[in-house]
This record gives sequence, structure tokens and C-alpha cells, in this order.
Amino acid sequence: MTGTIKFKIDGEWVEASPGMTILEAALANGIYIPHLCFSDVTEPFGGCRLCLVESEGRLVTACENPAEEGMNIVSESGRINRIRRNTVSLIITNHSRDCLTCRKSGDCKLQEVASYLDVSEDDLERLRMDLKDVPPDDSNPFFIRDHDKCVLCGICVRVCEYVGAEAIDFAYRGHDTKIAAFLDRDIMDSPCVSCGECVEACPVGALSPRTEKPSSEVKTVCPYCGAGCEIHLGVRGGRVVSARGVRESPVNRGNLCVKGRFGLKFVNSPERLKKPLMKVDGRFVEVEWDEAIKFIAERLSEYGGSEFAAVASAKCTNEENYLLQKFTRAVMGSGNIDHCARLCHAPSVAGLKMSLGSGAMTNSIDELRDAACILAVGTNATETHPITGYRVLEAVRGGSRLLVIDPRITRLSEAADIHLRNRPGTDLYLIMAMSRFIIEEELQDTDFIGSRTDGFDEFREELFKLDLDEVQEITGVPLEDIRRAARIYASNSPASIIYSMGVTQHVNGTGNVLALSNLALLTGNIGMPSAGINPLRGQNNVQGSCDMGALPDLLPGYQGLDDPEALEKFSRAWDSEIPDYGKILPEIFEDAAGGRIKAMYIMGENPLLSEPDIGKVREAFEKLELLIVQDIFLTETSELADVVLPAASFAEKDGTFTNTERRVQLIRKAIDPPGDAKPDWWIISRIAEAMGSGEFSYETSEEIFDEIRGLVPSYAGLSYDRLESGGIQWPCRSQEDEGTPYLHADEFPKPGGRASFIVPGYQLPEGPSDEYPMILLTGRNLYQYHTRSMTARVRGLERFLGTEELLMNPEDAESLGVLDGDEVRVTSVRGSITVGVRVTERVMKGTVFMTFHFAESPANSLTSPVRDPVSGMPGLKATPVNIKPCK
Ligand SMILES: Nc1nc2c(c(=O)[nH]1)N[C@H]1C(S)=C(S)[C@@H](COP(=O)(O)OP(=O)(O)OC[C@H]3O[C@@H](n4cnc5c(=O)[nH]c(N)nc54)[C@H](O)[C@@H]3O)O[C@H]1N2
Ligand SMILES: Nc1nc2c(c(=O)[nH]1)N[C@H]1C(S)=C(S)[C@@H](COP(=O)(O)OP(=O)(O)OC[C@H]3O[C@@H](n4cnc5c(=O)[nH]c(N)nc54)[C@H](O)[C@@H]3O)O[C@H]1N2
Ligand code: SF4
Ligand code: SF4
Ligand code: SF4
Ligand SMILES: [Mo]
Repeated sequence: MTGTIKFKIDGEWVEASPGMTILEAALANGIYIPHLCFSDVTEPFGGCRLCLVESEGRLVTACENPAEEGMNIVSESGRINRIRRNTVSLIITNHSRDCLTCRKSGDCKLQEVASYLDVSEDDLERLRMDLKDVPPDDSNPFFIRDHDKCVLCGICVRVCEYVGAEAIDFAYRGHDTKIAAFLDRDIMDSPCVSCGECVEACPVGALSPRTEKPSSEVKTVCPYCGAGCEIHLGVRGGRVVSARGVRESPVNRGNLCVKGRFGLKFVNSPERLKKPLMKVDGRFVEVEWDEAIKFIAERLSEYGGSEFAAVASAKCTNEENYLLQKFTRAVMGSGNIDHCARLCHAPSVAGLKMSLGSGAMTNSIDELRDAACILAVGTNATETHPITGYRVLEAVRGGSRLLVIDPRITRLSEAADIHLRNRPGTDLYLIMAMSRFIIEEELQDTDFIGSRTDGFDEFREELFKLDLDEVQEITGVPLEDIRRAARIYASNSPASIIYSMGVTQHVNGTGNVLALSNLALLTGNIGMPSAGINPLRGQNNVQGSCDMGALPDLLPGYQGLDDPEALEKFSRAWDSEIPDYGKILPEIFEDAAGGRIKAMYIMGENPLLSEPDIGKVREAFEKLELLIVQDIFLTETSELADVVLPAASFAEKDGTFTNTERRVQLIRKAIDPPGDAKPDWWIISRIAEAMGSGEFSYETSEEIFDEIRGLVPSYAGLSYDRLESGGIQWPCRSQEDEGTPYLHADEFPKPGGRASFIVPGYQLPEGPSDEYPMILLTGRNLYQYHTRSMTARVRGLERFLGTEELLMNPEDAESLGVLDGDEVRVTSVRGSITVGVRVTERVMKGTVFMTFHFAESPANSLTSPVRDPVSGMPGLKATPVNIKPCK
């Protein structure tokens, strides 16, 4: 805090930090000033006028006026309270009378104000008029709006603007005023994204969730996306009933998206796995843990070295990923360990490591608010990392420039200064052209280039070999737009790049990442707050799974298998030889299909839907002699297993997740696992012990973490004790180290400490042909998650997207003769599926978009396993297909 302000309220000295309003300062000092329309999540509004106070004889609103040194505030007087009583009386006359049955009773701001002003129940009765009895809006599966309880404070309208949905506003006038969606439609027919922020912020009972009230709350972390929002998980009777964002969290500052707030009840599903299952004569039978572990230990000891492969899980904790790779390497003697990062940010891990020396997000989510420019490439953040999306929109409202590169129209592209709507897979050309224009206009950061980088001359030379007409032709983006975007990016500092799957999931994914990294280096946008190059990591703990060495080419902490010191250290710690490089995920399936890998252990992944070309993946599974799957539900993949092990979910165990901004956060056990389900770390430990290893005698997750921090220098300063009071961003090398919000402040973790400009190789994805004239993009929808193991078990989410929809441009729909809702057959070289069409301008002519969320119409029976030679990433974002109406 930079200095404090001292002033008096009702004769008492109080302290405030600069920027606080009188109301905030009063509340912070435990002094109540009545208020209804104030909410610390949004800008002050001054609408209810209950917070009027006297300052030097003048009446001012405490919520709008700043606290100033030496001021003398009178918070109540006869005059003030008369005004307040009148105001409250007016509000109450229009307010519903069933406080007794209201969920908010006891926690209601109107009750609080009324009781402060001594407005008694009798007064209230007298004041009440006949209510209009406006019917509630109960169209949303997660919350209800009861107009009769609304005090028209407008908080919900402002928070909805804040999340960028702008779904609701004041409607009608005078006595008829109410809050409603555009044209007074149901909230379900509005742009509402069901984030529930309005429900959380409503000071009275007008907006209420359809959930039970929790009997207690446990602070933990949302298990969906890599943003890693902190939540107060509400439990009652051993079940998860609610979630609230943690206000003090530097990650989400109290905000949550629909999945974090309303999407966690999958934990209670009766379909959770409760007992180990073993396949006997083609059918699963329930067995006890002893039997399952004995069977697995015996069978696994028949295989060793490269005959065994394990798939780790970005849904599991750091401790669990660390253990599975330790088990694979030290007990099974195999280097074959990988996980979904291969299909996700493998090109970032590879590309950023080459250019900057570290593959992680350079900066923090919250820093986006202060970026002068944000370049968002191939990321649909408002749906996939909603909290990050909110920060981008907040930055734009505060004056940041926003540039978006995406073939589709998204919420971010709508908010952008410039939307570069390129053809899929052509980003490399576009970004290289941006760099070229920056140099042509002499907007590069010569000092930074000279003092902190290598390889600029070759890079510059390469840029001037670009044929710009060809760039325009390939990308489909007018050169003038690219030039304008380049100018904005280079002349607004700090500029931050955020990107995700539209960049990485291509056969030249690593090239795309290098091109972006070059752009950031060229403009000196690295090593300072609110700048950088930021791969938004997808799964809740995919950053952690990579940190923990669940990768075939890296040991925990990105220590190299070619580094003799590292090998020696791990060999000593694990009392075993360290096997050499293993196979990456797609190779693992190829080796299984070819009979070279015979036994596989899959923890928390569902490759039978998430891998490309699943026809081939199924063949691979069927060829295996032993398949063990450990999940919280019986998935498509586990149906093929010999043994299925029931795991405890995030709500039922302790551990740590590392979010996209490298923040290591504690998750805490809130309830018991169902039936005999056990934490993943427990299961792996008991199997390793049964196989005779003396290195897995863990009884708590914390013991495992302590081992990790002894071996991973960037985690060395972390401990459960320290994390208890909040997450810490790695590198954190010692107890005194407070962590690292942004990387590369002084030097890059590369020999010589300098970053490198690396000329990326050009490659384009397979284009359309006569036989397959359309390009299929695959991706995600806000309301569903991956293969739906979890979101299919949350009632309500299916109301938003319950079956697959193939998004198609109106021109294409017309030439195919299909209308909204019609079924079409989509066919690629690999396979064919049937799916309903939704006609929309949001995809461009010649391209269609679908998710890979639905097992009934699996997108990955169409996609190709052809991959990026550097990172092994398959080109999931561009598949040539043909489409035929099913009539
Ligand atoms: N609701 C929800 N949230 C999720 C997930 C989920 O399943 N559901 N999954 C999580 C995971 S693991 C991940 S990795 C993230 C992914 O998050 P995102 O990467 O944001 O999601 P995607 O929908 O895969 O793709 C993002 C965008 O890339 C664009 N795109 C496609 N091709 C190209 C191209 O060639 N160039 C450019 N510039 N853009 C292109 C698409 O139009 C799309 O808007 O989401 C995480 N969050
Ligand atoms: N066509 C196409 N394919 C894609 C993508 C794409 O954009 N397009 N995206 C790719 C990307 S980026 C990713 S990340 C992958 C995701 O692919 P997967 O990781 O295979 O997908 P999920 O459905 O998230 O699988 C996670 C599993 O973990 C289980 N689980 C949850 N919590 C726990 C736990 O605590 N313990 C255990 N043992 N299990 C648990 C869930 O029930 C679920 O079955 O998909 C990839 N595939
Ligand atoms: S749930 Fe979110 S998007 Fe919907 S009205 Fe409320 S604040 Fe707006
Ligand atoms: S619904 Fe709640 S937050 Fe919205 S205006 Fe009414 S009282 Fe205020
Ligand atoms: S933004 Fe991600 S981490 Fe935050 S609540 Fe939503 S799904 Fe959970
Ligand atoms: Mo991902």
C-alpha cells in the first residue's frame, strides 16, 4: 500500500488506502453505512442513494466519493435518516412480502438496511401496496429471477456488463420498471452465459440459485479449465451442493464461469465408479481392492521396458502425475509416459523452450487488465477460459486495443479493434507478415533486440523474402489489415499475446508458436508486466502434469534425459536406473497397434474420443494384452479395459494443481469418495508396493509433494504450509522466494541468457480437394467439457448444448440445400458421421465447425493423426471433409 489516508467518520479517525471511496473505507473499518446498490465487484452507481452522508455540511453519496485526507464525515443524522427512511419505504412498498420463505432471509441487504433504520415489520406491512405479481423468469436451469423481490439496484445489470454478456437491462418505466433481457424475453433466449455472477451479487432474494444451501464450505480449486479459479465448495450431507468464487483470489477475484459455479455436481452422480471392476468373460464384475491390486501387480510384472506405456492425466494432481511417471520409469523401466498436453500445448512447450528457454505462460492472467494491447490468436477464451476472457474484455473497456486472429467470429473478435479472419492453418504467414511490417515501419525495439536476443539478422532476412501478395492470397486477409494490426501491436506497450488451440493444433503448430514468440521479441514485449507470450493452458492441471515430467522426453521440472547430473539425481532418489526417451502419445497408440506395446495404464483420460482417428485407436486398444483404466466414471475407453479402478475426484482428495499462470494451488478434501473409490496417488502407490518397490510408501499427498520439491528446483520453495495461505507462481526456489508473476525479467533460461529468433519452417495444412471440398474445424463449447465424462453428469448443461451442432455458413447451407436442424453426413478420408446443422455467419464460407464433446457423433473419427514433426501435435484444427444432406 502506498501511504494511507486518515479521516474522521462520526468523530472517529479511520484509515483508508488511496483510491478507496468513503463507503469502502467505512466498511473496511467496520462502520456500517446503509447501502443497496453498492457492490465491490462493479463500478459505483449511486442509484439507491441510501449511502448519503454529510461532508462539511453537504450531502454526498459515500459510494461515489473518494476518501480524502482530513475529511470529516457524518454517517447519520436526523436529516440523513429521514431521507433514507423515505427511500427504503419506497423500495419496500414494491417488494414481495414472503421474507420467511426467502432463501436470502438473514443475509439480505434490504433486511439489513430496514433493521438499521428501525423500520419495523408493522411499518413494512402498512407500507406494502398490492404487488403487481410479475411472473418469475424460471427459464434458466441454474437460477430464478423473482421480479417481486427486486429493489432495482442495477447491480446485476452492471456485473453482466462486466462479464461481457450484456444480457439484461432496465426495462419499462416508472412503476413498471423491471430488469429484463432484451425485448423482455426469457433469460434463456438472451446472450446470458449463465455465469451466475448476477445471482451472487444480488443484495436481496430477487436472483436465487436452484441449489441447496451448503452446511459448510471448503476452499479449493475448480477442476475444469487451466484458469484454476479458486472456489468455496459448498457441501451438505456428504454431497457437493454449491460453489462460490474466492474474492481474495488473485486468479479469479471472486468470478466464476458456468461450469465452475454450477457444473460441479458430477461428483455426486450415482454413475460414479465405486468399486474396482475386472472383466470376466467379457463382462465387468466388482472386486475388492486386494484382488484388483494383486491381479494388476502380477500381470504388470510380465511386461517391462518399452512393452509398457502409461497415460497420465491433466485432471489429476501434481502428486499423482509425479507418481505415475515415477512408477512408469522406476518400477516398469519404461520411458513411455505422456498425456493430453501432446494434443494441446506440446508445440508451445517445444517452441517456447527453443526460443525463450521455458515453455510456460510468461505472465499472469490478471496482468491482462493493464495491457495496452492484447493480441488474441486462435483462442475462444470467453468460452474456454472464461475468467481470462473477462479480463480481456475488462481491459478493452479500460482502453486496451484488442487484435484477434481467428477464422470464426467469437465474443472476443466482436470486441476487437481488428479481427483478422484468416483461413485455417495460415497463421504463420500472417504473423510473419506482421513482423515484416513492424520492421518496414521501424517499430521494432532495437535496444531489446541488441541486448537480449540472438539470431535477428537471419530472421530479418527471412522476413524480406516473404511474397506479400502470396500472404494475402494464402491467408485471405487484406494486407492493409495486417499492416494496421502490426502497427497497433508494436506501438502500444505493454502488449500481451494470448493464444491457444487455433495456433497449436496444426501440423506446423511449433512454427506458429515460434512466429508469435519472434513477434514478442521483436517488440521487446517480454520480461515486463502485462506483456509476454501466453499459451492459455487448457486442463486444470496440464501445466502441472508437464512440470511433473509426465512427458516422454523430460524428467520432473523439465530436467533433460540428456543431462547426466539430472539422471544421477533421479536415479539416486528413486533407487533405479532412469530409462531413456519414451514414445509420445500418438506413437504409443501406433506401437500398441503394431504389438510392440502390450500393456497400458491410463489414468484420467478418454483417448477413445479425444485422440485423432479413433478408428485406429480402437484397433490399438483391442490389440493390447492388458489395459488398465483409472477414472471417476466408466468412459468409452474404460469399456475396453481389463481392469477399471475407481478414483476419487478433486473434491475428495488433497493435493496441488498448477494453473496456466504457473500458480501452484492447494486442493482440499471436502467430502469422502463414493464407495471404495480412492485417490489416484493411493492406488498407484499400492500397486507399486505390491510389485515390490520400497519407494512408494506414501500415506499422504503432502509426503509426495515434499519429495517433488526436493527434486524440482522451481518448486523448491513451496510447501503445503506456505500454499495454505494462497497459491504461489513458480519458479519459487526458496522459502523466502515469493514466486514469479512474470518470467524473463533479466535473462532467459538459455545458454548465454539470451532469447533466440528462430526462423520457422512454412507448412500449410492439407487443403480442400474436389472430393473433400470443405474444411472442418474442431473445438469447444462453453457448456460442455471434452468427452463429457463430467459435464454429461451435470443436469442443466444439456439445455444449452445437448447434441452436436455442425456450424455452417449460410452460403454453404444454401448451396447444399440444408436448413437449420437438418441432418448431414460428414465424411473425411478416415471416417464418416451424421450430425445436425446450425446455420450461422460465425463460420466462414468453405469451413464448418463442430466440437468433439459427443460420443454419438465423434469428431475424431474424421480427424487425421498426421502430425507436427517437432512436437508430435496432430492437425486437429483442419480436416478436409465432404458434406451430404441426409435426405
Ligand atoms: N467449456 C470448455 N472449456 C474448456 C475446454 C472444454 O472442453 N470446454 N477444454 C480446455 C482445454 S484442455 C483447452 S486446450 C482449451 C482450448 O481452448 P481454445 O483453444 O480457446 O478452444 P478451441 O475451441 O479448441 O479453439 C479456439 C479457437 O481456435 C480457432 N481456430 C481454429 N483454427 C484456427 C486457425 O487456423 N487459426 C486461428 N488463429 N484460429 C483457429 C477456432 O475458431 C476457435 O475459436 O479449453 C479449455 N477449456
Ligand atoms: N478433434 C479434436 N480433438 C481434440 C481436441 C480438439 O480441439 N479437437 N483437443 C485436444 C485437447 S487440447 C485435449 S486437452 C484432449 C483432452 O482429452 P482427454 O484428456 O482424453 O479428455 P477428458 O474428457 O478431459 O478426459 C479426462 C478424464 O479424466 C477423468 N477424471 C476427472 N477427474 C479425475 C480424477 O481425479 N482422477 C481420474 N483418474 N480421472 C479423472 C474424467 O472423468 C475423464 O474421463 O482432447 C484433445 N482432442
Ligand atoms: S448469469 Fe451472467 S450472463 Fe447471465 S444475466 Fe447473470 S451476469 Fe449476465
Ligand atoms: S435482481 Fe437483484 S441485483 Fe438485480 S436489480 Fe434487482 S435487486 Fe438488484
Ligand atoms: S474459468 Fe475455468 S477454472 Fe474458472 S470457473 Fe470457469 S472452468 Fe473453472
Ligand atoms: Mo487441452
